[in-house]
Amino acid sequence: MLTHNDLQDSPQAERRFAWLSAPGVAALSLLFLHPDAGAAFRGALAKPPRKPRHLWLTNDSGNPIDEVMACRERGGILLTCHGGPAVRRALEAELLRAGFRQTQLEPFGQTTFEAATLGLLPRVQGAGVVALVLEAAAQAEALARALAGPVAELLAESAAARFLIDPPRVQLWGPVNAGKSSLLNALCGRDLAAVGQEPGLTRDVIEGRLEYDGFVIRLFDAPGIWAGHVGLDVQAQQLAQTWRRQADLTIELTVGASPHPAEGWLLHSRADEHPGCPEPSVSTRRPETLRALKDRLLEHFFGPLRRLPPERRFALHPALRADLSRLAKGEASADELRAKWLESRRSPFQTLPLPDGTRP
Ligand SMILES: Nc1nc2c(ncn2[C@@H]2O[C@H](COP(=O)(O)OP(=O)(O)OP(=O)(O)O)[C@@H](O)[C@H]2O)c(=O)[nH]1
Ligand SMILES: [Mg+2]
Repeated sequence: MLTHNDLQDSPQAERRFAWLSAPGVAALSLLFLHPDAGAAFRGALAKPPRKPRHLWLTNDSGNPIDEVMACRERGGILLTCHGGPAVRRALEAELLRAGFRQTQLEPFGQTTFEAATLGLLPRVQGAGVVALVLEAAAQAEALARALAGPVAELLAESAAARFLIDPPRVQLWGPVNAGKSSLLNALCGRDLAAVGQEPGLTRDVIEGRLEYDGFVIRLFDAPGIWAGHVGLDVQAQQLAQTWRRQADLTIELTVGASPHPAEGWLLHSRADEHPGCPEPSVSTRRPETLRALKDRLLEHFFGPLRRLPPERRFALHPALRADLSRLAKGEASADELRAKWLESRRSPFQTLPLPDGTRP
């Protein structure tokens, strides 16, 4: 881990680079080069601009890699580049070729709250989410006001923000041939699952990633339900049930007649084949119905958060959330938390890991 002091105190420091944002298709990425760009990108960054400037980066062979915004920052150069995996790989390849080493970089010169919020960046996915986290990082004053009053509201609001860090999981469900795999493929824009007339084609849970308007949702396709069927597919069915229990929302597809009341959302599928079927409905042959479904999903998971005034859109670090819960229960004092989160200038990064798989 590189600290701000390393950046300041070691003029001969080895050249390193760090991604300040997580990979995300179509998202922008932030890349930090320390302490300078050396000969990478054919010297395009030999004199990094003081104010953000538009530049083309090429690799050693002169092939263009990306069009970026570059700016000199304390301790190095900050690049805002395109976030697609191919671009990130090409930039990394050029930096490794030029003798850079990849590292994790501690944001510098921040208060504890800002540092912890920015520390979420490498974990969040999607351009919209990155923007919300960056916004939250500037909310130390609002946090101070919140600490002065009741915290229940702040905790409730920030509960929605957990989806910024751990994208919501949506499970597709329903009878064989309802069109689950087709819908997964259509929503994710890729052929992830095999599709066909043969009932029971899907035998496993298949994950897809839907990125829409800068927000990420995880979608899961599952083996279809056979009426009263047991046998070879029992294991697949059990697996699907396990995944379903972990989902934040189940979308049950039905063709034609409505089944028993659905647990999550009921959606009439293959609507183009069933004119006049009840709403809500979807057809992979009708893009407008896919868009309506994406809008509904985005509103469900992120709408309330996006409608909050900016000063209340906290993307709280899980450790801060835990402390605020203690405050709400009277187990910690506001003064204690103020000292820990707002007054100390020591970065909490080494002591505040975000455990894998945990939800804030
Ligand atoms: N016309 C039309 N056909 C569809 C639509 N969605 C799926 N289909 C067709 O319906 C059949 C079954 O689709 P799948 O997506 O494989 O259905 P599934 O629910 O995943 O089926 P299992 O994996 O067997 O449970 C395929 O032949 C698809 O091409 C739709 O919106 N309109
Ligand atoms: Mg299927």
